[in-house]
Amino acid sequence: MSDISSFMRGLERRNPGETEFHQAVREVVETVMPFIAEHSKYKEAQILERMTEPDRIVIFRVTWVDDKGQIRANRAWRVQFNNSIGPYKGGLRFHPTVTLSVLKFLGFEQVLKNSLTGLPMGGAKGGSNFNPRGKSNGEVMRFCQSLMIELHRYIGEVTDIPAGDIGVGDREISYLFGQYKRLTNRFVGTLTGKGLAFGGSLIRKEATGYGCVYFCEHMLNHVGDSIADKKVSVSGSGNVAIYTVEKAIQLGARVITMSDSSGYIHDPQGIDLEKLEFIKDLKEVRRGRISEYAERYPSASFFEGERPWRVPVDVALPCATQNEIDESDALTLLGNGVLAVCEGANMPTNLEGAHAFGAAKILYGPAKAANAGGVAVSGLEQSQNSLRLSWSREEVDGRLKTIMSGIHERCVSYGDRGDGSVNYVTGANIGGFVKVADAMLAYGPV
Ligand code: NDP
Ligand code: 2IT
Repeated sequence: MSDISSFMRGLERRNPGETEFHQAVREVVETVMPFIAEHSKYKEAQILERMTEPDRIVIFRVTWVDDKGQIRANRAWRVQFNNSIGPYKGGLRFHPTVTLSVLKFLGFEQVLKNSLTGLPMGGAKGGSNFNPRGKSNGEVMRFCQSLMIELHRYIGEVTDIPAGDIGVGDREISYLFGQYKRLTNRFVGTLTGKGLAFGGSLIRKEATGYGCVYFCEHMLNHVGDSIADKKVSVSGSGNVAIYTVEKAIQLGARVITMSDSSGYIHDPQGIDLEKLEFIKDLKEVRRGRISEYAERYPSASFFEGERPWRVPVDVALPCATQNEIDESDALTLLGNGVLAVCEGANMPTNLEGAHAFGAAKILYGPAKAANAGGVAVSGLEQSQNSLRLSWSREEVDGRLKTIMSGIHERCVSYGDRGDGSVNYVTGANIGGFVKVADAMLAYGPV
C-alpha cells in the first residue's frame, strides 16, 4: 500500500463519516507526502499525523427564544486546530449544513492558508447549524448573544480570534462583539470583521474578493496574460462573490454570471458597477434572492436550480460553497476552453474536478492561496487594534496586494512542474505546510 493510502486509511478510521474532512486532508496529503518522503525529519516527528488532529474541539448547545416565544436549541462548535505559528484564527459559519466534518475541513485548510499569508496566525473554525435565512434581526441577535455566552470562555485577543464566514457578516459580528465586550468588560480585538466605528479595518469587507482577483491576475501575469477583457463567471452572491465581481470589473473583465442556492443569473452584456450596486442592496440590505436581478435587468436570464459552469468563459471564480464544481462541471469548463479557475470559496472543487484541472494544466488557484486575502486583512485588523490606530484604505489595500503577491511567489517556488507551468495546489500545500511543520519540530513533542 502506498504511504498516501495507508495514511488516509488511518485518518478515515479515526474520523469515521467525516467526508469533507477526509477530502480536504487527502488533497493535502497527495501533494505533501512526496515532499515529506524527501525530508525525513517531518516523517520521524509524525508531523502530518499531528497536524491532522485538532488541538481541541469545543461543542456546546445554544438555546434561544424565537419571535413567537418558543424555545429553540442549536448546536455550535469551535475547532481550535493548530496554534503553532500564532493564536487560533478563522471564521464562524451559520448554515443548516454545518457539521463537525465541515468545520474540521475548514479548520484544517485554515491552518495552511494562514501560514501562507506570512502573518503569525494559527488556524481554527467554528459555527452552528443555525439557519439565519428568514430569521428576524431580533432572532439573529438573541442567537448570537446566547452563542457568545458560551464561546467567550474559549476565545481572546491572543488566544483565538473568530471572524465571519457563510451566514456571518457585519450584523452577526456586531452582535457577537457587543456581547463579548459586555461579558468580559474588555474592549479588545477578539473578533475581526468589526464595524468601522468599533475597531474594524477598512477593506476587510472587500478583502477576500479583491484578494482572489489579485491572485488570479498574478497567475495570468505569470503566463504573460491578464484578466482585462476576459469573460468571467462567478458563483455565489454573498460577501466574497460581490467583491470578487467588483474587482474583476475594475480590472476590465466582463463578469456574466452570479448565483445563490436557488440558481444562477446569466447576463451576456456583463454586470457593470451600477448593476452590482443593485446586487449589493439586494443581498447586503434586503437579503433577497438573485432571481430578482433577472426581473430587474431584461438582458439577463435566471436558471433555477442550476450552477453557472456550463456558460463558456475564460475565467471561472467559484465563490459560494464547498463542492460546487464536480468532475463533470470541470470537464465542461475545460471543454469550453477555460484558462483559469481561481477559488474564492473554500474547497469549491471536489477532488475529481481538481484532478481534471491539474491534468489539463490550466491556471488553477486553490482556495487556501486564492482566498487568503480575507484572513490576511483580518490579521491586519488585529495589528491595527493592537496599535490602537486605523490605517487608510490605500495602506490596507497596498498591504493586501503585497501579501497576495507573496503567496503567489510561494506557490510558484514550491509548485514549479519543471516544464514552465505551475501546480498551484502543490505549491500552496507545501508552502503552507513548511512553516507550521518547522514550528512543530522546534517545539518538540507538544
Ligand atoms: P455569504 O453567506 O456572504 O454568501 C454565501 C453565498 O454562497 C450565497 O450566495 C449563498 O446563497 C451561497 N451558498 C451558500 N451555501 C450554499 C449551498 N449549500 N449551495 C449553493 N449556494 C450556497 O458567505 P461568504 O461570501 O462569506 O462565503 C462564501 C465562501 O467563501 C465560503 O466558502 C466561505 O468559506 C469562503 N470564504 C469566506 C471568507 C470571508 O471572509 N467571508 C474568507 C475566505 C473564504 P444563499 O444565500 O442562497 O444561501
Ligand atoms: O475562510 C476564511 O478564511 C474566512 N472565513 C476568514 C477568516 C478570518 O479570520 O478572517
